[in-house]
Parts: sequence; C-alpha cells; structure tokens
Amino acid sequence: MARTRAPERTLLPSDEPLSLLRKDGSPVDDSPLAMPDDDVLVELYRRMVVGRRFDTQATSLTKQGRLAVYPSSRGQEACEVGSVLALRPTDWLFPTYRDSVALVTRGVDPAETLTLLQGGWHLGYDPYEHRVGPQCTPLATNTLHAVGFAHAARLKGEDTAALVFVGDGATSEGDTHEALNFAGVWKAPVVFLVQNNGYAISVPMSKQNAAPSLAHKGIGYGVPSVLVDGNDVAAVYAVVREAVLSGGPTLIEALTYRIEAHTNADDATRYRTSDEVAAWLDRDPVDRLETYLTSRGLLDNARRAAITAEAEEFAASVRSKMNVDVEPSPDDLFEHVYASMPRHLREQATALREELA
Ligand SMILES: Cc1ncc(C[n+]2csc(CCOP(=O)(O)OP(=O)(O)O)c2C)c(N)n1
Repeated sequence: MARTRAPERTLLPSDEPLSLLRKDGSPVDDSPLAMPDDDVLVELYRRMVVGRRFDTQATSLTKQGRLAVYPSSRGQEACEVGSVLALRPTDWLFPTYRDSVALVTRGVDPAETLTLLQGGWHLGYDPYEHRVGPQCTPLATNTLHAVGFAHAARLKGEDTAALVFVGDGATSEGDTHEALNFAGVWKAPVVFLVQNNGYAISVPMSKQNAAPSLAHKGIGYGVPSVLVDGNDVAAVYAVVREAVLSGGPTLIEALTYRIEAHTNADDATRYRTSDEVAAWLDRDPVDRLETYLTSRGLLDNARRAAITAEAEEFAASVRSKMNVDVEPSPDDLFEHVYASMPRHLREQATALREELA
C-alpha cells in the first residue's frame, strides 16, 4: 500500500493508511513502521486464530439461545489482537460491546466476557484482574472513562496508558468530542483506536462524516493522529505500541470491515452488497499474516495444526462453560448502581418484587 508521509508525531495523518504487509501477505519495502519481532508476529497470528474461533463460537451460541445477542468482530481481528498485544501489563483497556475478542486476548475468561451479552450479569469479570474496564454499550461513554482514568493515573504518578476502542459511528457522538478535547488539553496517555468498519449498523460513513478521514478529527484537539491499515496486524501493533510509549494522546483510525452483520439481530444484505464483502474477504487479516509467516519459514504445517487444535479446544471450553442455565435474580438489576441506593431505586425494586410475587 502506498504511503506519503512518515509517522512522526505530527498532528496530520498520512493520506494513505500506514502498513507493513500488503493484502497478498508480501512485506511493504519502504514502510516507516518497524516490523514486530518474529516471536511477536507468531503470537499475533496465534491470538487471531484463537480469537476468530471464539468469535464463531459466540455467534453459534446466539443460535442455540445461550446468548441474547453477539456483535461479531470477524474481519477486525487485526485491530482487536494487534492493539491489545501492544499494551504493557500495567496499561488499561476500555472496550465496547464489539470487542469480546480483545478481552479474551487480554486474558479475561471467555465465559465471564460473555455474561453481558448473555444477559446474566452486567459485568461478569473483575476489571482489576486484567485491567479491562466494562464493555460499554452506550456509544463512546468509554472514551470519557479512559481519559479520566489515564489522567488520574498520571496524577497518581503511575505509568499507565489507556487504550479505548470506538467505532466509526461512535466518533459522531458528543462524548468522543469531549474526551478528545480533554485528552489534548491534559496530554493524557490515551490511545483512541477507531475501528472504522464502514458502517454504524446500516449507516455508511459518508452519511455521518465530512472530515477527510476520521483520523483528521484529532487535529482540532491537538491530538496526534495516525491512519493505519486495520487489516494489517503487524502495522496495528506497531502504531499502537508507539502511541502507548509516547506518553501522550493519539488518535488512530484503523481501516477495517465487519464481515458479519452488526449483530445477529441485523440483516446486512439490506444495506451492503456481496461484492463489497468479497473485496474485504480478500484482505483478510489472518490469511495475510499466515502467508507472510509461511514465506518467512516462521509457520509450518505442524505449528499451524497445533494452533488450530488450540483454537478448537478453546471453543469447546467456551461451549461447556456456557452450556448452563442462568437464572439471574431481578434484584441484581439494582445492585452496584450506587454505593447506597437512592429512594427512587428502592421504590422501583420494591415495586418489581411486588409485581413478581
Ligand atoms: C448513545 C447511543 N446511541 C445509540 C446507540 C444505538 N447503537 C448501537 S450500536 C450503534 C452503531 C455503532 O456503530 P459504530 O460506532 O460504527 O460501531 P460498530 O457497531 O460498527 O462497531 C448504534 C447507533 C447506542 N448504543 N448508544
């Protein structure tokens, strides 16, 4: 992929997305990005294969009635995995509903990851264990959490960066504006990773954005901005790593595509063509890295088979963990909202209990 500008920390993103691997898996000769080490590349591949298998399994669980809803990130594995592996153990992740693969990559138990989408519990994992905030479902609220968190950590003298995921649609929300503004003012160590997958449900980018690119949205806030090929995991890893180590804010737009529908409740054939999907399948992030690793002798049939077997085992463990009936108590709805429950919530809880009695 062509490139017109080196990724020095200027405010202006490059005209073309930065990349390290072309869509056919061959390396980009003159990329300004540093290729990750060989062991990192193999690990990126392994995590993408396992993540994709987890994603397929979660999609199947919706068909079996085990999950209420599942927003697939199939096709977006380079963003989900590349950015998470670029974090240091001390950094924090602030994900959205689409980022279950990122959580699993960070080490969160897959069944605990899925309780929100199952309807079993608001937040099934301990955020402190792996430093992962709650998966937000209101668009862009996590951007404010990330900026506040990163700023507070710095005030406490901690070396902690926050990585926050947003979709292209979420960049149109007021919360994103406020978060970018204060990230710029405070020079907070926050990496905004915009996974531009082309659509906000059925609304295409062209109907909600007039900027030359979403990365350009950082300029007005004084936040350095980067445009990257979001299906090139090596490039995503490299730009996120650099952003994390910069110690300040960065806005990264990763150009990618969601292969599945918005969720299992959506019919994507109503707003996009099969030709469009096919063109993106041709840019598959997993195949691309696999081709590269194979050409470098870093992946052979035995290693590939072992990784596939590991992914199958992971999916089997997800199935057995999710193959239980959950009966959440309606009272749980009122738990953990406030430290002490205000009167109106106490009244609602009583009314609900009376209705169910
Ligand atoms: C504040 C808010 N408004 C509207 C919605 C309804 N909604 C859910 S997902 C979605 C589209 C989001 O698109 P995008 O940000 O591009 O993320 P993607 O789902 O493609 O990952 C909308 C409008 C919501 N969840 N929160």
